Amino acid sequence: VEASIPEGQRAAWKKFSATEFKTKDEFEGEVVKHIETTLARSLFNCDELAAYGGTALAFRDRLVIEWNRTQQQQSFADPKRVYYLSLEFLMGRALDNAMLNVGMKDVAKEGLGELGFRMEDVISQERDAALGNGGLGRLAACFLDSLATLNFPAWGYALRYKYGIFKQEIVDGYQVEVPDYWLDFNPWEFPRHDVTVDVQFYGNVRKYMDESGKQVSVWENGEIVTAVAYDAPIPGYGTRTTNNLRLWSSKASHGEFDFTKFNSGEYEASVADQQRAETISAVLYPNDSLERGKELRLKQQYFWCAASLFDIVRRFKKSRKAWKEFPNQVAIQLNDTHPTLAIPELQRILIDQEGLEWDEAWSIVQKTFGYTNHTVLPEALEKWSVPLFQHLLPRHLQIIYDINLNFLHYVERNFPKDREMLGRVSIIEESNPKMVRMAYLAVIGSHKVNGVAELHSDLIKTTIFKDFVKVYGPDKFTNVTNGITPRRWLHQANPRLSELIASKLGGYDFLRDLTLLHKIEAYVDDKEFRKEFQEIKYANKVRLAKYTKEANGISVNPSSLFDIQVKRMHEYKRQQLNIFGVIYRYLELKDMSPEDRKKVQPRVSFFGGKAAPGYWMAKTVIHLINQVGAVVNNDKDIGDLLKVIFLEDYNVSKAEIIVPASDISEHISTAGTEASGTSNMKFVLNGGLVIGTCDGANIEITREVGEDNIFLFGNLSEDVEDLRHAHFYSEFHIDPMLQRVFDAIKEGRFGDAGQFSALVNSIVEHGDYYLVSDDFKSYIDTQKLIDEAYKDQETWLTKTITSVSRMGFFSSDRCIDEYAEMIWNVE
Ligand code: OAK
Repeated sequence: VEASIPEGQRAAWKKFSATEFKTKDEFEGEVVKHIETTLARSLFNCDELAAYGGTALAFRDRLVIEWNRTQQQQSFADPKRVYYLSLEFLMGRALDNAMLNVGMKDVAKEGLGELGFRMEDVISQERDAALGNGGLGRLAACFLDSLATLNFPAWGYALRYKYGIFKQEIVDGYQVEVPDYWLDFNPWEFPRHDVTVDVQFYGNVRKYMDESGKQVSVWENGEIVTAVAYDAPIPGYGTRTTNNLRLWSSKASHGEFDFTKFNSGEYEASVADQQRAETISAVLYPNDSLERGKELRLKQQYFWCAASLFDIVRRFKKSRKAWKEFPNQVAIQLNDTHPTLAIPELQRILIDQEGLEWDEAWSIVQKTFGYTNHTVLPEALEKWSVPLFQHLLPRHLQIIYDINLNFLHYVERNFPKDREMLGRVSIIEESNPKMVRMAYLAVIGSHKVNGVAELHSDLIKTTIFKDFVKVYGPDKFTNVTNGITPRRWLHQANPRLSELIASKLGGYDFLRDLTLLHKIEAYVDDKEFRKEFQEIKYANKVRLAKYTKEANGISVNPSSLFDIQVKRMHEYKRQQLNIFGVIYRYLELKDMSPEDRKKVQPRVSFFGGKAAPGYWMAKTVIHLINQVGAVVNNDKDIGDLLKVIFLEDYNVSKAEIIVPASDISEHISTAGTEASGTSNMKFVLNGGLVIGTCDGANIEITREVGEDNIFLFGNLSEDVEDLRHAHFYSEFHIDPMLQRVFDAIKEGRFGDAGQFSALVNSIVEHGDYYLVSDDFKSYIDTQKLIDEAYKDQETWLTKTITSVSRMGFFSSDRCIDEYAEMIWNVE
């Protein structure tokens, strides 16, 4: 209030208030002004990067105006807000999205042309904001887009990593990791040096009785690190709402460095503290669905949760409402268990700092939080050792013990006969060392728990959270099937398809209500429409072929069937099944007569994805793919019949080129392992078909598009356990077709066989945990069906158009509406 301008001077402010460019000339004026002044360049040294900078700053100005307006309006109306806590936001590029949302891309394109630049070149100068690993991070980014588009007052909270996910280079067929320092020019962020939070670590807890006889806990003598806020505007589409993504950066609490030490000559020591503090937000952990229990990771989690909670509570307190109103003003969604510390942190704030009684505080906490689970893989379930907790967060450990004690009392009262139950549901695992089970804490501290696709939500109720369903009843658990934003994944990635659809539906309303897509099913037999649809797919394949030529130096024929598998490299996602299938295809081609080869459907198998740096098996699969490519792509007998391409450094902006170019994409995880998958939705929305297992959202995609329009194969999730058991306790025979593949590998046809022996042995000798052999025949047979189906281009086209028209359900707007209604209770 003190900082606002007095009434008397406001007229002058209003007169000179920032305005938005409205015409091409005004746009050009803004670009040139920013290039010449903000960037201090001129028409004699303006490269494409500077043109990008000028354009981004021109659009940024427009976003900022709407952003300020939205924030002021929300401060004034003070509605219930949604806070999405996610350690990852895989945003990709922002300029194209800003232009789409502001709605002036055509104007900008013309303006840039007059200034001597091509729009595509300018857009491609931007670095991806790659603050995430894979599905979980990209989902968070889609959700921010939908939250703003649907006008929800929502904030994202995360860390401002100095280094995003590493860049992947392929050297001699091996993955090499290169750091991603992405901040050298980032016009989209605003440092808020005035918005800081001091966060404590280590130290001890002192307890005493106050005058009233109440037990008081003081956490003291810790080390303090300061969190500084950096904000980025999140514009919605077709709305003025512009929300905020707040990223925390860590720095030493005493400023730049320790002057006492510096002045007494201890130069190194004086900067050591500063560096230690800055390390907290330095780097994104590159493990997708794997927890490694490193102290720095726990520090990151607490640092981020503490800063965000402080910020949220500070905002709530401004409204001077009673504490019991907190859950009516605040909904916090936990994106997996990474932010679970927010639960004991809010409890700590309420009881230690605000003086609430335990029970009152706990009831507020439970009503505030919702928890989304994104995996049932045991290696991804977070656990932290009790000694580490005790050392780093002594007060939180006490609170967790108290939460657990109350919970176990409750369980004991309700299940007096089931003595084993207490050990099974305890937040503390009685191992050596003892471990804190974060998922259990998240379930106990939230009012709703959701999975991300129907099968997954059912599975969590019968596996990892089975006992909690008994304790709380089934209603605490629900499903919100994932979705994707059609703005980025249809309109931006595939502007021609978006335009074709708009031409039939009379405008772009479908970008705000994707269910309207069903209306294009009426054009499935329309000759003109079909022709254009097919031409667009072909043009997108040409674009990917061009990119492949530039990036890999390999020519691929756009008339071939484009088969694509792009996602993080993981044994459960089974890129190994795919490459073994490719080898099998190659061996069959080699055995054929030249006559028979002429009848074969040419195919290009594209792969892309990063392996976690320490995940040796995943790296071996990358190496095998590249070795197979080296042999197949240079085999004169084969020519265009088969090509194998590994696309280096798969990321969001590359996905925007890759996704629209598929004929078939592969979503072939062992049944029951992929919680949802979201790229499956992107590919189908762009007119590609899917080969997939009955897993994750593939099942609901099948329900929507119809069984005739998807190629399903493989064992079902309910049979997985028995099959695994049989591998050890009955005789285990490798599928003979797969054996042929292994023989070829062992003969050294793809380079030194020793390099792949562990991969082969994981199947042959170590129980084939991911059921590659069990599903192999079914996979190969289904690929043959695909070859046949593709030859009938007319029927294929009908399948793709029909599928696109039935994808309305998979918009992230629908997800956000479901979260808002079932979990957040916001309008
Ligand atoms: C990452 C770290 C820990 C736990 C889960 C993940 C993760 O990325 N899970 C993925 O989330 C996506 C969004 O819900 C799903 O589509 C993927 O199936 C799931 O693997």
